[in-house]
Amino acid sequence: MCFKKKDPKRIYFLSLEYLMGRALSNSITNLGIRDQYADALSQLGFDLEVLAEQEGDAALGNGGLARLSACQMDSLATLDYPAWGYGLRYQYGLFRQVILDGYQHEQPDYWLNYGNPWEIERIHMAYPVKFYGTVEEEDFNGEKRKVWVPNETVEAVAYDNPIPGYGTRNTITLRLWAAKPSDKNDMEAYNTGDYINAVVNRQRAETISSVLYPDDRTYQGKEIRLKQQYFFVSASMQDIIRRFKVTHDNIDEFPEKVALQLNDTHPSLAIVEVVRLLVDEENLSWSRAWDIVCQIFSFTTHTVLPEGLEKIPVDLLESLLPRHLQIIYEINHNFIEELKKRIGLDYDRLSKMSIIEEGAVKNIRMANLSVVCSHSVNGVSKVHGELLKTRVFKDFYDLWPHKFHYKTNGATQRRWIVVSNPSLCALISKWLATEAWIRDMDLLSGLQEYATNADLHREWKMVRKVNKMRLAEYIEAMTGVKVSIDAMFDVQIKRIHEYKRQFLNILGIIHRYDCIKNMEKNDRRNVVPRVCIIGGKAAPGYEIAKKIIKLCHAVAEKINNDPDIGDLLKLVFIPDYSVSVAELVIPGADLSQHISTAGHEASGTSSMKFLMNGCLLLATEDGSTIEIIEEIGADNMFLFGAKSHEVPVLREKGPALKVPLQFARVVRMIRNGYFGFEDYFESLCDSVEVGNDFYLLGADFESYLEAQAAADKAFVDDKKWTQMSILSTAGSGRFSSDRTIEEYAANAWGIEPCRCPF
Ligand code: KOT
Repeated sequence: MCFKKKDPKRIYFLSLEYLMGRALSNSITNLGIRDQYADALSQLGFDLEVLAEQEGDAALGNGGLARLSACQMDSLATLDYPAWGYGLRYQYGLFRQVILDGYQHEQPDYWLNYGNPWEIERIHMAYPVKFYGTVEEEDFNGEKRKVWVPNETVEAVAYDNPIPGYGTRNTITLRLWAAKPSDKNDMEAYNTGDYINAVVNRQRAETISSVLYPDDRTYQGKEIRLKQQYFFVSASMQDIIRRFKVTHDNIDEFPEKVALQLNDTHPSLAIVEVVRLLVDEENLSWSRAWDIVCQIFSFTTHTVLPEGLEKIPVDLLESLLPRHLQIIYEINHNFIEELKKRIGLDYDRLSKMSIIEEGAVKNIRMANLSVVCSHSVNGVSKVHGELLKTRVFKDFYDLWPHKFHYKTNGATQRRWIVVSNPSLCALISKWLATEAWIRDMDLLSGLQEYATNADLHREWKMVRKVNKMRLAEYIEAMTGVKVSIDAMFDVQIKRIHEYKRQFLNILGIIHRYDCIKNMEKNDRRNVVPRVCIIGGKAAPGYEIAKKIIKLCHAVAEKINNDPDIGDLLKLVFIPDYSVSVAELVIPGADLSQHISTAGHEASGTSSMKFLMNGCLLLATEDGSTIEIIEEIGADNMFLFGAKSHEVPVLREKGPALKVPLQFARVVRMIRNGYFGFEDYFESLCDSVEVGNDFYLLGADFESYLEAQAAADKAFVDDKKWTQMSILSTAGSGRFSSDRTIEEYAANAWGIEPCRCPF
């Protein structure tokens, strides 16, 4: 309401994925009514905590990119920015992971089964979205115009999800689109068969918003996926232009009122759709439309590898969106002409920078389209920003250096401390004598002066102990494994990917097991007990990732049932990792692992959540870890491994690369069937053999073990560990998504806060 009255410039955040998690606890916390709500519930005979646990997660996304969108929505609301989020209302969220005999199986997440009390269906807020057909040329008073004659229309219906800010009356909206059959489609039936087909076709329309693609960063050129992308951006752009027109007649003012954020390339067809709407529907000239387009889009990429960038086969686009293909060709033609003027006839470079990739299969390079048409291109950490300039988009950086920036990711302290770790929240507020850090996380640095205070140490340890007890109970309930809370809880939770190196973690655990087994009984007294906790989903088609999950279970089976080992070492795989599981695991972790091969993780955000909860990090110098080091110092963490500039040098060595004997030994244990299933694990073992070990597990193994040993040593020094833990929280202020959003607002979107006065 307040935005409508003041009509500020708005930011529209376009993302195909949001991992919102549960809403109840977060909403009542942000609204400042938690205590009253708990009281009211208890009068009705319910316990808030028990009730809150009943809520399922809204899991409309895969991993880091999707959770980042959710954190950023929370910050946008809290900081009073006039923002809207737009996305797709999938009927099936991210698959549920079920483990049977140690193997991952996927089950559908039909999350709307019992209804969704948080959403408001806006039946009248609906737009037609068109597909297929042909482009005709028509004559308008002597002027030739392109007219798209589509042959399928689907209705996009809005479902609004309120996002309340913390400490403000502002609430923003996440508007998710659902696909419904359009009444405009021909339903006239001449016989029963036609009638049945017509109804079946109507049903088909709904499949567009039925399921989230679970393949985190592999692109297969699937038609439904492309339909999803266009469906959601077309509905969003129609909605945005409609809202603009309510208060403005002059479309040239659009850039003064509208900023559009592209969350990776998935929504990048929005660029083409804006051109189409302005030129074909609003009758603007190409140059006027282009002038507008160049001022409104900011693009953030979350990928490190050029080969990970999205491509759309031209044939597919031509059949689904023929007019959009023409527009892309025109954008590209103009771009290449301009480029020739700047760099001459360097065909190699021209073809690399072209939006169209020539070859056996012709593709649209969505990242090139996004860079050409956005005024701001952002990385998600300092090192990622550099990589964009020097590698991924080097040619574009040379052309337009002013476009390239980075905005280090962040996470919201509201969900990741206040809601998920209430006792730590209370402790921090007590010692800082204020709750202001909940809106200004830099204030956490005030904890530094108490880092050696004995009273704080006692209270800090008590909070951590209670959280570990809660986690231990959960582990037992989920896996049947009893763990000791005196052990170090060592956690790695994230999507399973070779570059994230869960395999390295497991090899380290096998090594630890092997060492304990070969120790004199007396020496075992010096072993620091560990509970190793791994969790994460593998994309359904990602064979090696699925093998890593099975290996984890096979190794756990061996270790956990070895009476000789007892509490010295346990390994558990937490099934069905999700936002809610993370909320429980993170506060109970002593140590967390962020061990990607340097140069592969664009940023990483779970490390920030662990850090703010006082968990120590064992990490490679990759992504946002580099900035965490700047904040808390290398002394307060356990770093290891090749640096990103060393990675290509090590790879270059190929079969000549030296790997430690212990590495060969643990891999051999797997190969020899020590954990069973040796045939199944063969290809996994092959993937880390010398000469084949692309992610350099062997090369980093020795320094990984050293970092682990340093963590053990620090853990037994209780005072030191607690001090490091306090300093981790104290140094985490920079990693609030509030800071990220402030940077986007000032440097990319050009928007100001707009606070509800009442
Ligand atoms: C998925 C598909 C295509 C391209 C990128 C992705 C992607 C990247 N999904 N998640 N990410 C992660 O995004 C996070 C938020 O920026 C980063 O912290 C993390 O490093 C990315 O891997």
